[in-house]
Amino acid sequence: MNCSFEDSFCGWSNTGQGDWLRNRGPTVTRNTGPTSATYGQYYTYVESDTALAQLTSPPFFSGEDQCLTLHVYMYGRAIGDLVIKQSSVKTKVNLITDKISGSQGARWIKHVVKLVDNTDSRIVMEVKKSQTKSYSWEGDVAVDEISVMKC
Ligand SMILES: [Ca+2]
Repeated sequence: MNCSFEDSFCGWSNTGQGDWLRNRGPTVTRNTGPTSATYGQYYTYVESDTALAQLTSPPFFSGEDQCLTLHVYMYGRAIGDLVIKQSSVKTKVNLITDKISGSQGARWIKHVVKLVDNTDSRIVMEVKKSQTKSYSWEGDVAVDEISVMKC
C-alpha cells in the first residue's frame, strides 16, 4: 500500500485508458506539474491529455481508524479533479469517494482521507482529461508518498 514510487509502483497498477507514469524531475509540460518529488526522487503523475487515468492499489486490510495520506501536486490552468476512492474488492462498491478539484498552487500538499473499516479494500485514484478548458495541456496531476496508517 505505502509507496513513494522510488523503485516501482509498489504493486499499484494502471487500470484505466491512460497512464500514470513514474517520473523524476519536472514533467515534460511547462507551467504545470512538479519540478521534483516531495520525498525521494520519483513520483507518479498523469499528463493532462490522458483520457481516463486510473491507478489501483493492491488489496489491503483497512481496520478501524485508518487514514490514507497522500501528497499531491496539482498546478496549472487546466487542472481537473483527482478522485480518490476506497472500493471493496469483492463487491466493487465504492465505500468512500473523495475529490480534490482545481489548481492547488505550485506546491505539494498533504491530503488525508479517513477510510472505512473493511477487510478487503483497494484504493483507486482517477484523473480525467479536461476537454473544455483552454490551455488544456496545463493540467498535470502528480502524487507521491502514499501511506495508510492509524489516523
Ligand atoms: Ca517519491
